Amino acid sequence: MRRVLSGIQPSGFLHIGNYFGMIKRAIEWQDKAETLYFIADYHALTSIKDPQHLSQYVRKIAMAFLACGLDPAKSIFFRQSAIPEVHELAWILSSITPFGLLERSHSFKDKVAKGLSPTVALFSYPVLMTADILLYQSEIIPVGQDQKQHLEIARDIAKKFNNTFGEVFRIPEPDIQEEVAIIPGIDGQKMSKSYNNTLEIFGDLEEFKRRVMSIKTDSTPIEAPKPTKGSILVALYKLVATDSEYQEFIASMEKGGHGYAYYKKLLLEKLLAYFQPIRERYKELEEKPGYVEEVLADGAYKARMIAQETLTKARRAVGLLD
Ligand code: AQP
Repeated sequence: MRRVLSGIQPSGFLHIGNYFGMIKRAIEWQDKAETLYFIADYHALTSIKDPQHLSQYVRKIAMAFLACGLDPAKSIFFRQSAIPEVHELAWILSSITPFGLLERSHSFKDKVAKGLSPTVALFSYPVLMTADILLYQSEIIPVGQDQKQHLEIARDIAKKFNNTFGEVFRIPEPDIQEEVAIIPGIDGQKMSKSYNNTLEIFGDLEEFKRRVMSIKTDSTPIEAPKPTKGSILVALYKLVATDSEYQEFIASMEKGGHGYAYYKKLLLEKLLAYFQPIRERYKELEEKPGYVEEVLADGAYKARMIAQETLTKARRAVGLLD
């Protein structure tokens, strides 16, 4: 059976870009493959410097993933930091990773441009991510488009290791769904916690409404046809509507006669209806103290067994074990 793995950083609250870009796909894989999903809390240390925030986000992102449909009976769900073996593997991989490969990382440059401090951890993030993937011999990695280059780096490092020390690792493949590769935020840039342009799934409903109503549009007059190509409203509506509803939405915009507020309200209704059952499951989880911790502890136990087996192989291959 193929092995699928993906992670999410607890660096803020879950938004619909995370959901459609990765989580939805990850949930679908549960019935077709062996699946491992984790909360990337070591990675989040590159941006979160407040310990209370970090542990609050870990818990909330874990509940969010479960509410979205992660089934602990089907998937191994764990916290990255519960498996410290990942650091030993990251170190081994660092020793064969060319500096120039990381220097070309767009994500490092983008994050520094957004104001994150250019730490060693931020720079070597792709090596830790490669270790996350290879430690579990993962083959398929569902991610959004922003992770494509990291996956290429992971593949390069895995191949280099296998060529240098013998076949230890499976070579992972990204699983990027074209239609949802980049979900736009309310300002039209990639939806991203650090752009503050997100629609949070489990946040305050009034704020959610306010944000949908403030989605960026142009100044086409009410009666005139509206451009649909490149429209944020159209892109988001498509995610939550049936095919025929989507066609109607487009046709109505192209015809004209309604202002943008009308389409924003239609979108808002659809989004609220789509996420309502997920929000309800989240509320139920909030009332089950200890459950999330139990799930993560059980997942960590299982993940660690796989991790230790792979690490032993890697240690032996490089000469750290006789
Ligand atoms: N806008 C998006 N469209 C499609 N996929 C997205 N993902 C994130 N934003 C979009 C995918 O969600 C998964 C988990 O993301 P992450 O935890 O690695 O966080 P991120 O990509 O760093 O998310 P943000 O909101 O953009 O955070 P910041 O601002 O901290 O960088 C990944 O598979 C990602 O591709």
